[in-house]
Amino acid sequence: MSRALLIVDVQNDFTEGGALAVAGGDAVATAVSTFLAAHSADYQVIIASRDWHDVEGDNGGHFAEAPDYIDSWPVHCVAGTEGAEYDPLLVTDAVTHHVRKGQGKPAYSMFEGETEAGETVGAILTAAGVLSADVVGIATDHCVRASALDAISHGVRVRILTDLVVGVAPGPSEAALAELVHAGAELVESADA
Ligand code: VGL
Repeated sequence: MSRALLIVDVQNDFTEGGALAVAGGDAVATAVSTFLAAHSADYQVIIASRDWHDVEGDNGGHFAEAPDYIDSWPVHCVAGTEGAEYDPLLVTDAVTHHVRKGQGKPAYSMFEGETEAGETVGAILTAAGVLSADVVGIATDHCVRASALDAISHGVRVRILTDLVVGVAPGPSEAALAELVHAGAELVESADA
């Protein structure tokens, strides 16, 4: 059975010291690297996404000077900047596809992005015959949620590796995990994956 690992937005701006730092982001970056060192061979496809916003404009209202931290955010992950790079604690050697999303618009789901060659996540999963996907990364209540929901909509079995995700806010992150379970996802710890 072909299995994919989806690594959502483990980028400098979403980890400690970043423009939109999520507490625990560095720990997730390290834990994902440890997981990959042991398990990358279990996956036929490993897709990592990066939020990759335009420097000009507000990216469709995604950036705001007075952000509400729900639909608008401080400037983050501007294309080509250090903040948009993967956190160096994430070892990306095993990544088979790199996807960028959010050029000029909000794009919470990695399914809205594409590789440099123009492939979408959906097309990559279909081409590889992927039947199940494990989702890790940042942030549980935003981009992990949206990416996992789209993976379910694409028709693959989804597991969230709960110790390898971290959210912006505790309440909304709990709610996102519940929503994902209702949508058909399974919650498992990486040690049991
Ligand atoms: C994200 C807020 C704004 C995320 C991206 O990666 O979850 N959150 N943009």
